[in-house]
Amino acid sequence: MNPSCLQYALTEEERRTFNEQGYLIMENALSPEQVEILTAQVDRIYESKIENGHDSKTALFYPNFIPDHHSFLELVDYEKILPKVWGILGWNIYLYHAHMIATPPSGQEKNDKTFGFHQDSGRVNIEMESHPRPRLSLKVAYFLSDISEPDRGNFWIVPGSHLKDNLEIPKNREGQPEGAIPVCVKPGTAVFFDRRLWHAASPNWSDITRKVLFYGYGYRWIRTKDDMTVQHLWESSDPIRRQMLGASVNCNGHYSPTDADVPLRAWLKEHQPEMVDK
Ligand SMILES: O=C(O)CCC(=O)C(=O)O
Repeated sequence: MNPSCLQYALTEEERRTFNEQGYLIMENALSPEQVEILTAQVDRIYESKIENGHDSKTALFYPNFIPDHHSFLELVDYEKILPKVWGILGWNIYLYHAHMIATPPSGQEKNDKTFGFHQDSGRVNIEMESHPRPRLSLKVAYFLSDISEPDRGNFWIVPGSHLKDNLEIPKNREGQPEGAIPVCVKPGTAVFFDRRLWHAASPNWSDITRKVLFYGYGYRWIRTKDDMTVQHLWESSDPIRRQMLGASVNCNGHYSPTDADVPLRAWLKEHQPEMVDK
């Protein structure tokens, strides 16, 4: 990791926004060239899924895409993004989950049904006894297509809802919860969101296929949420990327890490010592 990445370190204002609102928007996180390269790969995968029987009118949810192309791998420790992720979660982190979503035009009439609002992490929200629920992880969503207008299969969120354990759903499931908004952003924008932020996918009523890459970072003692078959990439990766890809000396190292388990900690001791607690 080049120390020049610290120009993208989380600012106090960004921390406040994330803590209070549960999300953070970074425009131009990806250059137009990066968007083009990543989009070409998403298109290639999407087309191959359709050739293999995926219904071209429904959204494609495709996890474990990191091994599919080096441009996906390079975002795992992307210099503009990772410093903000560790600024929020600290150094004992890795990429526990990644998925791409392509949402084609639905071809359906617009309706007012409530979208599928949820917090991430499934049973964690039921089995973990605390209020508010613990943060544990966040996702970074890289938007590749233009969703600067609503009705384009936008990602919907309820700002500031991350400390609520329940979300009031409108009667008869008509309309969206109070305070819910579509995230309207240009290609190349990254949106960081707390796993507890109530959020939803929405139907695409436009004629533009929506394309997004989601990178989920969490503590190293959390299990992967998809197959994450990235172990073959460890050897050719630098130490911090290897940590992000889940490498560890042994299982105990997920709980009580040594320096060999968490190269990011040693790096921070040298370059951003205020990020290292004990
Ligand atoms: O596709 C979307 O906009 C929502 C994705 C989502 O719900 C998730 O990543 O948990």
